[in-house]
Amino acid sequence: MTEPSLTLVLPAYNEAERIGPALDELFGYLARRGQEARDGAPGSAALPDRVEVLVVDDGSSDGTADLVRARREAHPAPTAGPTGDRPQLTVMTVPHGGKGAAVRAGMLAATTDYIIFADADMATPPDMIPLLVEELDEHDMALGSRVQPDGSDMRRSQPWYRRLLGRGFHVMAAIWVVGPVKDTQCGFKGFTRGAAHDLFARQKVTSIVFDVELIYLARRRGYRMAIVPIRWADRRGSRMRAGPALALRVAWDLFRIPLIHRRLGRTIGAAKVPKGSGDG
Ligand SMILES: Nc1nc2c(ncn2[C@@H]2O[C@H](COP(=O)(O)OP(=O)(O)O)[C@@H](O)[C@H]2O)c(=O)[nH]1
Ligand SMILES: [Mg+2]
Repeated sequence: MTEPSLTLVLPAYNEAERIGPALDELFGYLARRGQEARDGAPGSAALPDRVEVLVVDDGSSDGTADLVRARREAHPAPTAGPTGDRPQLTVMTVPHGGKGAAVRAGMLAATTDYIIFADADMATPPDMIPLLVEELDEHDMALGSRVQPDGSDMRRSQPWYRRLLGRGFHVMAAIWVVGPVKDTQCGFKGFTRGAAHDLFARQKVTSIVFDVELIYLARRRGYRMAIVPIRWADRRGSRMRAGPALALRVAWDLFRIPLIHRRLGRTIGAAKVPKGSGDG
């Protein structure tokens, strides 16, 4: 049986300082894993043979896209054979529209069996990728969660005001989302291609509330979700500017989610993509 192929979508806005080290970390990890798989090390099968990395830059003014392109030219991926440990790196540029719009553009452009989006600062370390991939064999989506099974919370590494904002946000988001999802905002979520293309084609919210909208849509559509506890560490240089404008936007977006999707029907079973169907 063919291994499923995987795209990692990294939204990036003015990430010139953080994305270089983050890509080094990601590519270093994939290369180590590839070597382990060739050596037949135990547990090394969970990463696909074909991996693509898609950076979505929506109008950065600090040269983020050029920096990523220069990196791709310095380290081109092999043109034939497995690319799991030397992934293809692509940059997509879209007009500035916020994280939700950038993630949507990347998720809809990706053609692999599995598609994961992750923060460009690698706040979730790359060795968590196989945990999502494993769950996608059985589920339509796998949501990284910073809340651990013992109740402890990886978000404690955030500054106190972000934790406070996060708690307030969760109380509001819980009205529409709740269910099993305690951490809606973790920027590390994986989908089968069918689920990704169905959900992101319907996604309208472009602010940071897009995660809540996705989970709302997924529950309405009846998709199978896995919650995956992951490691996470707050990284300096956050792009989020918490202030009254953002608070208003967040409240408005949360309020309108059910209104936008009031006509949505439920489709069960349409999302599961057979393994290996993308690359013959
Ligand atoms: N493309 C795009 N990415 C964004 C935007 N805002 C945030 N991001 C990305 O979202 C991810 C998480 O952002 P970050 O600032 O680290 O958020 P924090 O960890 O919640 O403080 C990073 O990959 C950012 O580049 C945006 O407006 N456009
Ligand atoms: Mg971050």
